[in-house]
Amino acid sequence: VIPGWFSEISPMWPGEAHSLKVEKILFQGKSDYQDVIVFQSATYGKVLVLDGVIQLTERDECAYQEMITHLPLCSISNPKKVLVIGGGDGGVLREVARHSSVEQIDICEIDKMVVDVAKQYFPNVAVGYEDPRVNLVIGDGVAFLKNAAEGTYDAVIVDSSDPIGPAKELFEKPFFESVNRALRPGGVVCTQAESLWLHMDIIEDIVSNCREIFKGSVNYAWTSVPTYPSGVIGFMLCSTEGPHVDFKKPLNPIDADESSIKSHGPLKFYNAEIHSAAFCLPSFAKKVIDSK
Ligand code: AAT
Repeated sequence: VIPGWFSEISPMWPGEAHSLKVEKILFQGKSDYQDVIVFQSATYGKVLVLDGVIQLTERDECAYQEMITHLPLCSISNPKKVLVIGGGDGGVLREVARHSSVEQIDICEIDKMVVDVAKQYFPNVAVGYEDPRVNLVIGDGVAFLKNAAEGTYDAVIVDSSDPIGPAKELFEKPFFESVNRALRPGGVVCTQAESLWLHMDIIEDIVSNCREIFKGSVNYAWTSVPTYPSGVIGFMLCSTEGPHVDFKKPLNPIDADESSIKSHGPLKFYNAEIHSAAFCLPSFAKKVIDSK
């Protein structure tokens, strides 16, 4: 450990640790679920850390929040009801709110401290809460989905932390079964699905569970986020039985929507080309994912 630097050490990426130079620690707390830290970094703006793992930095959060949101929402026309699991910082809400067709945005985040800290230290992320379509529930996403009415949502976005800690069950089969149940026919889900470089074993399990459960399309996409372990992160995109969804060909182009740009500002990362490109996989991963 280098004095004055934060190093992201975890058994989920043994033998490596990305480090950021710390200018100042702004917040340190312990919630019922996890340790919460906010610090000012030298070159990535403010950083939110949960249980020693970076959740977002001001500099590169756009890549993750825009991709996890617009990959699913731009793959269907006129999404109306959207559910976000996790994502307590509000960044995904900010991106969902760009879609003028959306009428209802439910969010279930387990940890109120994440919401409060985001509102205090990350106003450009927590701005997502200002949208009147947002309904916040503080609770476990697993329980929330178990109780959700059948066939309710057009899209579910699972902005979850890693499977060590409170998000463990969000990577397991029963959870995907309740997501499938809560979606309308031809509805879509996008879940945080870890790194191709570090977690092929986790990805293999997610893919084979999803192929069993979701009777529409099942695809893995990925993007570059410099402050996430190995610098990349992936998403599992699935659709339920019903109208066909071709995730690789976006049909709801938010990046070209003038009224959304006017009200919410331009997108920093997502565009239609990067949407399609996100599904191109390196050969080693393609082999494993296609064989599941
Ligand atoms: N948008 C920032 C990126 C995240 S945040 C993940 C959120 O999921 C956290 O706020 C955490 O409190 C919440 N969470 C964890 N478990 C649950 C649960 N069971 N129900 C509801 N919310 C939950 C993800 C960063 C990925 C990091 C990659 N290394």
